[in-house]
Amino acid sequence: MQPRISVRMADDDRKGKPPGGEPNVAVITKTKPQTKRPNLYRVLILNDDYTPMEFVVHVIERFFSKDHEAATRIMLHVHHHGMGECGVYTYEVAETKVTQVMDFARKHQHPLQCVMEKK
Ligand code: TYC
Repeated sequence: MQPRISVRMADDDRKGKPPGGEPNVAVITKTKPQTKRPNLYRVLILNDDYTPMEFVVHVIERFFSKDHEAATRIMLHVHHHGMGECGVYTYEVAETKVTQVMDFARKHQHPLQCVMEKK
């Protein structure tokens, strides 16, 4: 985002006062926009030869709040292309999703892998 630049007189309060004293001095103030966009991270799942398709669909529905159709589309994309995006989040949310998916896959003894990547 572009910093905004405002120019004002340092001693505006002297306007209209009798001449003499210090000269007016122009001051350039750089004002940072106060809103900063957070860094965003893609959460990706990786293909493997063993994790059942229906398990992957269930994971995507459960942890990424997708309906069955969207989850199936993502799973098939991963199956055919090797990896795919399940969602985009701030750092801590993305990290939590990765941990949840990895823990759930391990609990069910599937080798499904989930990673995050800075956008
Ligand atoms: N390739 C798996 C199979 O044929 C299905 C699968 C899809 C696995 C997506 C992981 O992230 C994945 N059973």
